Amino acid sequence: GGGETRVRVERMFGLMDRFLKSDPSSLQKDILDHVEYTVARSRFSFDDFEAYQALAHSVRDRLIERWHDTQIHFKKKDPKRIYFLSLEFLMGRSLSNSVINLGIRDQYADALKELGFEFEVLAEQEGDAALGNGGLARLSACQMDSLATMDYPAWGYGLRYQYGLFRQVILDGYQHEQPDYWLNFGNPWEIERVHVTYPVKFYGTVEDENFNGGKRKVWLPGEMVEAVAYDNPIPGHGTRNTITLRLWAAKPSDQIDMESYNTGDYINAVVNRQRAETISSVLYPDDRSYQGKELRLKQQYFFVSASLQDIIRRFKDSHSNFDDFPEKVALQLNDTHPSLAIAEVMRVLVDEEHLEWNRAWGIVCKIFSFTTHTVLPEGLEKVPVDLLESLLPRHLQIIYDINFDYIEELKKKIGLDYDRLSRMSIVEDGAVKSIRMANLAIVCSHTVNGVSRVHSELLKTRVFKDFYELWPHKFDYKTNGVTQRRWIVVSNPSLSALISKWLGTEAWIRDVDLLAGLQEQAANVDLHEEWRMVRKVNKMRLAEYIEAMSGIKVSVSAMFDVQIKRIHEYKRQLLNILGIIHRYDCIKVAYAILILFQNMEKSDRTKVVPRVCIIGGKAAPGYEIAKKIIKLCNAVAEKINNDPDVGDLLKLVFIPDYNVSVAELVIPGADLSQHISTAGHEASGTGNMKFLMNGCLLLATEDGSTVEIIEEIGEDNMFLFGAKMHEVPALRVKGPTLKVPLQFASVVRMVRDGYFGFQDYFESLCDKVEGGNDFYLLGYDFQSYLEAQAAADKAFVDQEKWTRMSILSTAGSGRFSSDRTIEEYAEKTWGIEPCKCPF
Ligand code: GFP
Ligand code: GFP
Repeated sequence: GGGETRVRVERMFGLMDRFLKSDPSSLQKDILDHVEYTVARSRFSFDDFEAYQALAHSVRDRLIERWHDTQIHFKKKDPKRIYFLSLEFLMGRSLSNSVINLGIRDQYADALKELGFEFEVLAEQEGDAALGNGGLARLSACQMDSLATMDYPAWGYGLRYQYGLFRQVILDGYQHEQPDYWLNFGNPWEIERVHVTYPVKFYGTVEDENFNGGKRKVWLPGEMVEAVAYDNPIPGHGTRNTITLRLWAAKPSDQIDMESYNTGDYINAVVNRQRAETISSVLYPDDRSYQGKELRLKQQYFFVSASLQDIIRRFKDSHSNFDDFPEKVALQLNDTHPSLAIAEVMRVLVDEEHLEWNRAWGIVCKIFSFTTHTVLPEGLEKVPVDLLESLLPRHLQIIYDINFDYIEELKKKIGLDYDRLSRMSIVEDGAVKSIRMANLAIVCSHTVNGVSRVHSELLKTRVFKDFYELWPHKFDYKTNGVTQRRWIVVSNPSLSALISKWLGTEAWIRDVDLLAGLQEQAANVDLHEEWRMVRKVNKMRLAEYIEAMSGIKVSVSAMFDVQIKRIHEYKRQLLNILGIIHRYDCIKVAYAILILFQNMEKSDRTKVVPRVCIIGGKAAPGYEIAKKIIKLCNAVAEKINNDPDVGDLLKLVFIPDYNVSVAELVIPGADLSQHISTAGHEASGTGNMKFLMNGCLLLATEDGSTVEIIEEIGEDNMFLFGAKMHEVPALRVKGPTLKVPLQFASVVRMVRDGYFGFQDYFESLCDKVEGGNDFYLLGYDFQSYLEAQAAADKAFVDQEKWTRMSILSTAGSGRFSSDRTIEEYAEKTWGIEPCKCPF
């Protein structure tokens, strides 16, 4: 038995002795063993990729030890656990992050050097795990890192998509999407748990059954698939704690439907079973609207059902009374995507555990918390009732029952205000009768969090106003944060070393508020020199990448001006491109004057601050306008980069296939970064925080979390512009009567007139920002945008000043660590405490 084995193993090896050693020669032996036995190549001959695989497996071994100890410790202590449910996790690469969190990066680098390999080169062999779209998904990944580092008893649950977010390929300037079959070369960072499987059911009917003298509902499902667990250990930094990200894959069910096998149609029976796997096959691109897609709903339920079976199984391992459930379990809904979990918990408690409805409801109300990541109405999911009825008939009944009770209660509180009742109902009685997933999540959660302070204000005053008036206590916010482990230590090792040197400690890696200590040194000339050197080396690395990828040579003395994020109208990459066209035009005019007068003095050309403008991001495959923005960027780049009048004064580069590892390379090399959404549209933004940590200055609107960044570093330390959030609605009403600056009309005209080619193709794009259609206020904001850009140019010329601003940016970034966000969630929303593994 288990206990006996433990005694034997302890007697034979001692408690700690069995652990793998991490001195260089032990590491070398382990790597070679993995080359020989895991990768099955000769230890005398293997290439970089095989070396990476062996290296990854040796790191994985070390992760597994810690992970086991952590899980055993959690089991023993039985603390309240947080279960983070998210349909998306954008983990990126694991190798560097793992060895840094384990504190054995240098040992590995030394060990490899003697074997003739470079750690950095092998790290480049790893592909990204791109199981998510954008900010929401990367936030989940940052939060997992913080949960592990801060010793919280946490589990992440998600889906193991076989195809991650599409690869973006640019051909003739247009975006093409290619499938990302990321598991092609194996994935050493996951552990397949063939025995951790659960059946997940769909379709069928609901029948009444006699029970204890009364009736009860029984769901007779029509289809069943198997969910198999894949565990991804997530190591904390500076702690032994290593937590689990458990991702589910769909497999055909073990239970054979004998009928179809006996009809003789064996081949079709197998093919039909195979269809089960499509459930976890592909991540939906774009996270805004997938209304009415059956596969999407199937994915959501599949993931919710498997996760809850696992969570309830774990609870029942050591508890018998469900009234204790809220003492032991907190369920976090990352956006509305997992909100079917609410109906599923009700179903399990009532139908399977036979709790009385009200008792089950009492439990449900204590366990869920919901975080929303959007302000856009199209981001609020709706599920057509017809679809739900066919796929999950019992869940639909449960949602109706919840809604009935809730509306009755509501009538008592607000009276028969039918408009308001219908707005607040979980069920929408429109042309297509639907379930409003956000309303379901709000009604059933004890806390509704926004992702920044202003986002929360918008939720309270606009998006969820009715609910806020009813339940003000439910509404709160936890401003997003990012992990400084990945976004400084992993991606910018030289800045990391510099910070540690000047602070005299590495403690900031776990206690990021210590970065504030840099403020005192912000004027120190020695620090300035070292700071600039680090930044220059990072720019050189980025310049090399740009040249390798696009053939464009850029000068590192130019200002590197970056905008990287998903392409969306509200994020306003188009404003950036139109600004670049304006800059180009000014350079051309200056050149014409130079030629005319043959006199450098008279020309403004000498005053132009050279820039390299870098844009990157994916457009959702069905989002036509976003795709046109990409094409425009490339068409403008083509023109500018090949114009001999411009030379080094201006370059425009579109970086294809933007992802986490591209961000890790680009962010440390950026001087200026743009966060220019129309005020009131970016719920938070997290890119701004990553740039800030790396000492990049921000050019931004007062939107989302930028408002809080201003409070930390001061508006003098960045370049702000644009309409304010409270002004935007009135400006929209004014629409066509708004005065638009001449420069704006003239750059749009250049595009319209085919100056960059593709005249017809760009027409609809131009229409979007002119003639009263300018919903995102590009025209209105253009003037102040150009002024902010001019201010950035001016500051850049004064390198002393710029460097001080850069240092102050890093120094002021402490508040934007996901460690702070997670601590707030733990204390205020989840009610959980650290549970530190003792070794
Ligand atoms: C248990 C044990 C772990 C073991 C897992 C997976 O954890 O040591 O690795 O099961 O089989 F504690 P729970 O899933 O019950 O938390
Ligand atoms: C979404 C929101 C962002 C927010 C993130 C994380 O991200 O404002 O910072 O979620 O909360 F839009 P994107 O997927 O749009 O980047």
